[in-house]
Amino acid sequence: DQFGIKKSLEILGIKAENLGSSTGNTWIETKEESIASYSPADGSLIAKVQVGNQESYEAIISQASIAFEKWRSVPAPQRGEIVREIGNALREVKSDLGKLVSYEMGKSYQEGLGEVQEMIDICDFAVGLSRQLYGLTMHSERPGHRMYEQWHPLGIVGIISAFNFPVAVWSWNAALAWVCGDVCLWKPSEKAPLSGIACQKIAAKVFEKHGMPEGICSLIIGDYKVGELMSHDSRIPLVSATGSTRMGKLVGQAVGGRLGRSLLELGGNNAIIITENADMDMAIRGALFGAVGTAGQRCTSTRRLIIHSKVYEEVKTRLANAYSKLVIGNPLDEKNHVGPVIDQDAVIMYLEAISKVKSSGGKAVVEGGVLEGEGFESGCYVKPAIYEAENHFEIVQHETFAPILYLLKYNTIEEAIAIQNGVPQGLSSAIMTLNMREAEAFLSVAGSDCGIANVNIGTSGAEIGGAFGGEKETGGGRESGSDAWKAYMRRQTNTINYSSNLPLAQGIKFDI
Ligand code: UN1
Repeated sequence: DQFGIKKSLEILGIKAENLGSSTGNTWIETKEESIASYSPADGSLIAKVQVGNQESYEAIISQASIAFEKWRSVPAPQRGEIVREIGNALREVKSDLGKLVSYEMGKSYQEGLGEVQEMIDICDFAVGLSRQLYGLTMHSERPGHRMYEQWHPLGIVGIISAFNFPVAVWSWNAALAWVCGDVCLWKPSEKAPLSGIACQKIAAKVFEKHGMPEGICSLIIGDYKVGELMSHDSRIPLVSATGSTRMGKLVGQAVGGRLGRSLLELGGNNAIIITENADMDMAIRGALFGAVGTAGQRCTSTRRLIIHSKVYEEVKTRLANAYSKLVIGNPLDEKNHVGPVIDQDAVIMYLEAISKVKSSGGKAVVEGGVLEGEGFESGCYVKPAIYEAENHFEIVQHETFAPILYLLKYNTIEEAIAIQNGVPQGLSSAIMTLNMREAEAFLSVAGSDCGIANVNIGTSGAEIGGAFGGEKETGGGRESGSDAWKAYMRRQTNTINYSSNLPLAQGIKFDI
């Protein structure tokens, strides 16, 4: 245990066998079978978690409904104070939680720490928000009347999160939902359940310390079946789901079918346009981090480079050179740049994508492959790969959650933008240019159609202060900063008559 995993697990309260349904500090036994969480870093079993079932789900929902009645009446700034303390509790265990995330999910330790920092940051953001949550006032057309709007909490917010950001995405939703007065039920990815359990313990302790009832933060471990319970349940007014477009369509349809609300943050197919006017060092750096960071498993990972024909060969050569220096290995070892993908299924998808791009006519610039031998026993380590391709290839139109980068060529900026927009997804996009006309064209109404559009920054690494999400098959939801909090509340318009008349709107006469 050269990286001190055992000690971190102990500090985080993770045992060999864990229960997976909780209303806070109370854990519910279900006698269902357990999910075993294996590390993609070294293939070893970390711990087991019992899955939730219909009964534990019902117990959680009924406790959450009771808790909501109490929590919604706690003044928002006091709710913010509790979220502030959750942020502080995360500060205390930042290195342990970062390590667990890295070990269970496979991202580098530094990225694991970065993910926990995003959680701390969103808590700070939510604390400030807890004294805002502003509504507008407006002028009534009637004398002696006042009009304004206020925002009220929704109730139980269901959070379904993915393995790649196993803890941060929960916090983006939960920290906001809590200051808004909602209670949360979280279904973390069944591929990273221990990271979820660790967070649940941290938050539940803070709520308990403040004498808050069980049910404000709930957790249930399970697969799509638990997700189905949540999306069909009209007691959950909002389901926020992060993951594949396939999953998002199922959730969106089920929630839409009952006219509930969903907040969807789904697949991306993110591109960087590298123009002939790019700062080439920045372009290569941005592309490299975007494509190989988190082993290509961010929603915001760079999947396509759209390169001006004049600089195409230069980009290709420099990238191939940079890729040859990448060190692949155990993510906890800070000398490595790239860790494993999440599991063997991900390796299969990676290999399938490579064979598809080749059979469509793609050419390898940096050939992929699965690594074998010492240090790679888990079978989850793959080589970051680059292929020359065309945007219309079926596989290029598709999000493959792996470190595969496609190179595409263009001649005019209009063409580059058309290629960038010519995919079903619309999450993140970027242009590398020092030319103001190109940059502005990219950001204009006729430019990028994505939720995120960057200039001289790659596609990944969005800050929590902005609204995060995208268009088209990415699902349209916005999480995290800006006014994303509005999704977690219901708006109420109030008109108050303080005159002694009752003038009817639009001047209508109605004598009695
Ligand atoms: C995700 O992959 O689901 O922008 C989130 C980024 C991170 C978040 C990614 N801040 O890369």
